[in-house]
Amino acid sequence: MTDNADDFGRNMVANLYRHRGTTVESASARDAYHTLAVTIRDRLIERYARTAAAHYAANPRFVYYLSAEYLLGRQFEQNLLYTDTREQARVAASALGYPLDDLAALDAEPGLGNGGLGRLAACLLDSLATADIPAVGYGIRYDFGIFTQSFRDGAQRELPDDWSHYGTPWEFAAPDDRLEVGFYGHTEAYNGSGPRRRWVPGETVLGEPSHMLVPGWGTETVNIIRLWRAVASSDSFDLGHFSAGRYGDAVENVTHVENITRVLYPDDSTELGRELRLKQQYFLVACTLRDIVRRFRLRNEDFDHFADKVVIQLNDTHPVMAIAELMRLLVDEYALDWDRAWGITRRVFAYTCHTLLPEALETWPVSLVERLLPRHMEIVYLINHHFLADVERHFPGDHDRKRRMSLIQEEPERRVRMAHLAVVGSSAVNGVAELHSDLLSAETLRDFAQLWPERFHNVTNGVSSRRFLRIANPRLSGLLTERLGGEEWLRDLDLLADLESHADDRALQERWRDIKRRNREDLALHVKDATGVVIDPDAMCDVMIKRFHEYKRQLLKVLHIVTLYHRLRDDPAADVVPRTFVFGGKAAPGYHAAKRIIALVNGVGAAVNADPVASRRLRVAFVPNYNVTRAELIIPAADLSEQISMAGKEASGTGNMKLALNGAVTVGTLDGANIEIRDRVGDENFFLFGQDAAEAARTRRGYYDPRSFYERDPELRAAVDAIASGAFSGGDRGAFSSVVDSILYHDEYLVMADYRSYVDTQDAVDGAWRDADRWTRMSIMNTARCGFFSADRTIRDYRERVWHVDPVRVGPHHPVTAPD
Ligand code: KOT
Repeated sequence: MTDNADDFGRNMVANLYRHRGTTVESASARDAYHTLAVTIRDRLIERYARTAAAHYAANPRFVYYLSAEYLLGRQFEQNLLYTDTREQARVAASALGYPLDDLAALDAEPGLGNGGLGRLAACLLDSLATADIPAVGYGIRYDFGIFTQSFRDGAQRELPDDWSHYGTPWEFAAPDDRLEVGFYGHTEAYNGSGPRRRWVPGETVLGEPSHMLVPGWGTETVNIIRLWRAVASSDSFDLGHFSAGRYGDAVENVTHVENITRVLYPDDSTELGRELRLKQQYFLVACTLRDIVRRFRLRNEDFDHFADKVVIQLNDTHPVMAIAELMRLLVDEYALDWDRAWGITRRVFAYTCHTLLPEALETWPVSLVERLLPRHMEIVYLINHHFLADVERHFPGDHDRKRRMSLIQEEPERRVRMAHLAVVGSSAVNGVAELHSDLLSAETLRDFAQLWPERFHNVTNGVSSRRFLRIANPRLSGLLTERLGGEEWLRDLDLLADLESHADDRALQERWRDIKRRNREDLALHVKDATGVVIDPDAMCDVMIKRFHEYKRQLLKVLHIVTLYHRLRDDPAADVVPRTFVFGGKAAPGYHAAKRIIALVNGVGAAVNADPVASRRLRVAFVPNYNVTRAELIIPAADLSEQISMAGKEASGTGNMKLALNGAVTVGTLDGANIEIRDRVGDENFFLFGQDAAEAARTRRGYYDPRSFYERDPELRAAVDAIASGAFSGGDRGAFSSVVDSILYHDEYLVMADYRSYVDTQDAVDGAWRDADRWTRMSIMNTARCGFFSADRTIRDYRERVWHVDPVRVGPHHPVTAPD
């Protein structure tokens, strides 16, 4: 497709007529946005057609990425960049009477994930396409994504996120590809012996796919992400009820079916909620495997080749029922014998674990699985039977080991252990940072790592340089492109290392500082708009952006802020560097402890911002509704990156990588990928504090008295007392008593033990900041030395260690005639 501004403009006007049914004169902003998006999309669709044709011709091995979550972020800017049409789009937008940026702001972010796990999935898909790897991402098209967060009296309120309310130009529905998914019912014997059985579901629903395009950067490849939505068949609507005026009853069935994909991860604190979540998971798995088998059979016949053509990456345990489902398809529907089916299944799957928290390791009550998925329960039992026999062969008589490793937990109730099923059914298992992978092998999955050491790998996470540098931080990207002599660094992030030798260059330092300052000014505008808080663009921008969770220790950050507040209150001339504390993050709606911490951040912020003395140096800004779009705004402005989880708890972290790449210096523990960041940037460019994972584990195992830290440390005592006294809750002493009690008497995440080390390290941060040249040098070194954390490198690691797939190049002119 040719692409000068005239062609683009003509194409756009034609799209305006065809897609919006309106005219240039009367086009609304949304008409203009949608039309522009469709015009950009036309460029991608043509590439996608060529990609599909090239893949069909090559019949290659595909990576199928299965994830219950994707946090794609806005598509508009990215697609402009990837099609190189920004200038044409600017001209075309203004011909319709709108500034391009106003239209870009109408792009909705599909919030189909909670946090790191979902964003990682999006970064990996981007890098897969960029590396020309044939791949499809499969997921769920939730009607409502992650809730919209607002604050009332400082407390989190959740509002539904109707992300596709106005429709989305990036999505193509494929109603002709609908398929049926069963639930409940019973199983029956086939005539003949063997494990083959027939499942007779008690309920069937339709799964309808839609897809979005996933273009690679600087390549012709456009892969897709396929998202499934539950739809009721048209006879689900009860006309009898309707005619009798019982309108609610009339749609009851429709609602029941379509609720399966209504919301991202329903609250799982009730039995009903849990059942819906398992239904979601199986719905994803059933639709996806049918689709994968269909795609395989387009070009192949014999299932013996299945594992050569298919690798299925399981993004944590949410899609792990896929292992039982593939066995069901192969054994029951395609009549393969058990051993052959198992050999194929085991070769096909690979599993990524994203956590170390025991409470995050998913298990499902056997009673529920039996009822919802009776055939799968039988299959899990059979897999377990063969597996435990294998364990017995390796460790004869070791009953305790078998109890520990079984796919079924017996006490206190019988439950299916999804992580065990994942390991048993996969040929590769990986953690997401070196420490995490080590701890998985040494602790969480130790028995399995002893039995099958060759299955265990590390693949350290990475992030998209295109989104988090090029798009989010155009100023810094411009400087990098200028200094590195072109945009090649966007496909080879190791090239950033060339900056290192210029870290002391005066001119570079000046530019660097100026860019940071201007990014802080942009952030200040948004913060003023979103929160009313006025921030000083010259103050250090100290950023903590991540989900609220006790292990991430936002509370430690709060204690630090209160400590600085007290120092200034006690001595207005105290030597405290001006700082803006920027927070962003949501708490799970049912996670009360995390929600109290959110309210406390807001309470402390209100007090600090209103204090005539403290507010001259310190401001607290809690940006509501943190999401990918907000991340792209905050990260470029950050000077200091808070990565302060209790060591041994954060699997990897990816915000830490995005911030370091944007020149923020990390203050952090030896946890997750922080360790690898510090190894690369050097300890002189990283502020380390606190206990390491081994020390923290020892502290927790031994006699730990958090109150003793409070008693011995006057600054800590003053901070805790202030919270307890109601200083941040309008005098209400009870408001944060649960927070205070949790750290004084339990302190599961060692906030008290690490407080002094943290505050002293923050004093060293102040010292470094005062020396602007030293700070700028540290900042440059962080960017220069973090090329490793590109998701392109992560994809190379998966290719070499796990997938063994080859790229397929898509030529510029494939013999497919694209519509003009
Ligand atoms: C959620 C439920 C069960 C198991 C794991 C999770 C999970 C883990 N959700 N997000 N994560 C994060 O994943 C990121 C990507 O690997 C990591 O960087 C981060 O440390 C995890 O907390």
